[in-house]
Amino acid sequence: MSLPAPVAEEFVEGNFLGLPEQGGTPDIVILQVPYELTTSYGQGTALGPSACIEASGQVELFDPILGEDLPAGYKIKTAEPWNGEGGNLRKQLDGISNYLAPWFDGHKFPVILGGEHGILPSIINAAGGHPLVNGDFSQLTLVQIDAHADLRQELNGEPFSHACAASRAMDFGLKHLYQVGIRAFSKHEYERIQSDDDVTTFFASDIHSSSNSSWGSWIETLTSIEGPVHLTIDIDGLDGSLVPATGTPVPGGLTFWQIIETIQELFSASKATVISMDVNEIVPQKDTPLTQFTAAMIATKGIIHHIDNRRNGKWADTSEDNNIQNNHVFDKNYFEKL
Ligand SMILES: [Mn+2]
Repeated sequence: MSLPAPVAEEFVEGNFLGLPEQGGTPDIVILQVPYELTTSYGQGTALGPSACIEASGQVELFDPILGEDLPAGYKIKTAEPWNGEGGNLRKQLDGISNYLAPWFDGHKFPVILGGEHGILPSIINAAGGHPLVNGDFSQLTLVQIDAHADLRQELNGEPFSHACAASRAMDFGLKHLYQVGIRAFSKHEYERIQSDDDVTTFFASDIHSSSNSSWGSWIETLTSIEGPVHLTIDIDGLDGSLVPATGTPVPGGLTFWQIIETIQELFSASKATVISMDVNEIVPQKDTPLTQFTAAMIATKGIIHHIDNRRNGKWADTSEDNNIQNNHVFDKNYFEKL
């Protein structure tokens, strides 16, 4: 299927939303991590980020939240993709962290496109350098939209499998993990969800309960979050009908509007600051761009809410805050040494 004419007036191929590059320090940076090593079922997550960029050319630039077309006076940069270098899985995870780390400077808002969910520990490692985290991971909350709990200790002997993404992220000693949309998990994962005080899970079955939906409770939970937050969106958290090309599509997921409402409520939470987000497990769909377009719309919503945060003073630029002594020492070989 050929795509209709792009939305942006001056359309630049290869740039998110087709927006032309602006000079100066970017406010928002689009980072592509075409990483695929352990995806168990589908294939093609390595091609996901570029497919998402291409599909983003069809996303409307206008949203009533901002009242004007994107970039709405802000600078959105599409960075060169991660180059994929690294002789083994751990070197690749370090390579991804090294690629991401410079953008977590407290001024820029990184929007990371994946790539399989196995990139999450690399993202968290890089987020440690953000001035609001400053190496103290117990400040950082992780919010995860996903079909899978991703809380396995290992899959087929590999502790850095995408099926272990949330476990490896929590290994950093994060403040808390909030998950929503979960509907595929092992007995071990279920037991951890029940017993680990640092993990709160909203199962898709409870969200969709017609008599006693937990949706209101999820929204309330989001509004109560405090401090820096990373939002990780595995697009298989959406119902499989919306993202059929993702690595492991699962029926019974969240609706598109539930994802949008989650983004809105999290960015609006009065005591929380969303410092970064990722949209991962994007796989290009061939007969229709639905999967990659859905991912592009979700990433765009995050950008819109981030800009809204900047406008209403909710995003404090911490890159030149003299009160923050950034003593975090970023380890370029963190994963290799584990
Ligand atoms: Mn996942």
